[in-house]
Amino acid sequence: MRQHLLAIPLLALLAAARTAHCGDSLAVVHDGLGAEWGAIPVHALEPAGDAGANGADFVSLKVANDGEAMYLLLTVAGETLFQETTTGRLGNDTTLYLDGDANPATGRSVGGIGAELALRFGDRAATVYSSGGFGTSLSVFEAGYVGLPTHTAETFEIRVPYRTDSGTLWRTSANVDFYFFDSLSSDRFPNSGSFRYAVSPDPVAAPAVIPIARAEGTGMRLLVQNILNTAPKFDPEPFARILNAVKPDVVAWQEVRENDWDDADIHAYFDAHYPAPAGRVWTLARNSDSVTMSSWPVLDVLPLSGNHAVHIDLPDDVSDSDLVLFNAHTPCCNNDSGRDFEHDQISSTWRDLLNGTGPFAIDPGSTVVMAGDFNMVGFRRQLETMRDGLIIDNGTWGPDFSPGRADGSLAEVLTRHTHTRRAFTWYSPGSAFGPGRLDWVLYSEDSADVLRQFVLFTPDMTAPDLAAAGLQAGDSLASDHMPIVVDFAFRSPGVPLDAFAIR
Ligand SMILES: [Ca+2]
Ligand SMILES: [Ca+2]
Ligand SMILES: [Ca+2]
Ligand SMILES: [Ca+2]
Repeated sequence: MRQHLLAIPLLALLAAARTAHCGDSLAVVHDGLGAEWGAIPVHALEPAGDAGANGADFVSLKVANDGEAMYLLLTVAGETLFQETTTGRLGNDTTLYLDGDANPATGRSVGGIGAELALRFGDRAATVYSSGGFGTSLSVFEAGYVGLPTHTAETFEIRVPYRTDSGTLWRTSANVDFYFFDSLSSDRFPNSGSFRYAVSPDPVAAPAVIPIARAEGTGMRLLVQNILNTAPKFDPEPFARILNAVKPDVVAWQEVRENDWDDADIHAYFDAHYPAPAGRVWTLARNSDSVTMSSWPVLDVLPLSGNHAVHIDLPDDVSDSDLVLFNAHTPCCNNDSGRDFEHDQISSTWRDLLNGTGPFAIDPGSTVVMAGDFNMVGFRRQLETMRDGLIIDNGTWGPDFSPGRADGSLAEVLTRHTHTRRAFTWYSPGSAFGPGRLDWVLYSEDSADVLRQFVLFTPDMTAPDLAAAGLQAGDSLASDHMPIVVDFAFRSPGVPLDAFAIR
């Protein structure tokens, strides 16, 4: 970071000798959130309103880098969907042109720069250009760039690796010249010329590895995963290795097709590959393609469209209350009305349970967890109805409420991978979509603490860590959704964690 550089006179002298000011190395956790960007200066600002009604209206930009990638924290005016062009879904048709040798005579001559790479956000595509300007088209996956969040937002954290996943090193100089243009809005950023970023050579320390072992004091370990069209039935071993490496008390699976795998099949799979912890038995709860396996007794199961709520009787040495788990696999892709409906249904069900008017009775101090494949590739209101109690269709589903009781909103489990600062939960190299964060875990933080959390992405684990866990490098790729693991400790609402004896 710049402050660090200034503290070292020799490096300060070297920095002064450069033609452009040095950029900022930053340990970016690529999760679509800008929390770690506070000390990074704003690279550029421009007014809102110099744009048409549709598409992106750029307003501000920060830039940082590590040894592998440039990161852009791009803010637009108004809710925008990063990876769609459809105007009815608040899409954009932005192209980011990048001149990776800061030489207008090489690459594609466009807008005063010579671009080696063009990234098209809404189109989910890219082009790399030879020094003579010859273009080769790439999919978003081949290009390797990722913009998060995958739902509508006004600020996007965009990771642009120096080498595309198809192998082209497009950045070959310290300086990178670039600009944005959205053909839907006709907004250009900057309005003329280009930005220059001087990539910082300062190294960024590798992230601390998150241990796979259960955190001390954990009351319940939860595993959440969409298992890709009943994949364990056809490819049992990777999922068995994951279960045994992670050792969850409760498993929330989605995309378990009922006609492929009935209850007896699932019980047989668990008995063969991952028997319940000593002294316990698996209880299965399901509706449609959502399946919960609980090693503690189940009090109630409530079907909710393609999802379900399961009321789990936590033992006294884990909690002095119980758990209501909403296991969700809400509608995919551009089915926003279907997602609105099911998210409202889940949220209002929790409101009614809290109010004592729900379909079954709960202890008022129960912890709620809403977890699963929320397919968050549309409007952010679909996250807000679950997290914040902001019901989308109040006429059908009733008033807004505080899902976290006195705390207001539910808390988000902020997942990242065990071995990197990546946070995507969905990864499908053959797809037209880049990696995304589609899966969520929300919980009531007045009654539960998260002691450990991670997304298991085995391709980025080290060989010794894979071996120690009994995992293989390809195990996470047995599904397009990665396993999410969360260690919870429970307490009475409003009582601090250390006031509740952890046994
Ligand atoms: Ca971040
Ligand atoms: Ca603008
Ligand atoms: Ca160039
Ligand atoms: Ca502009």
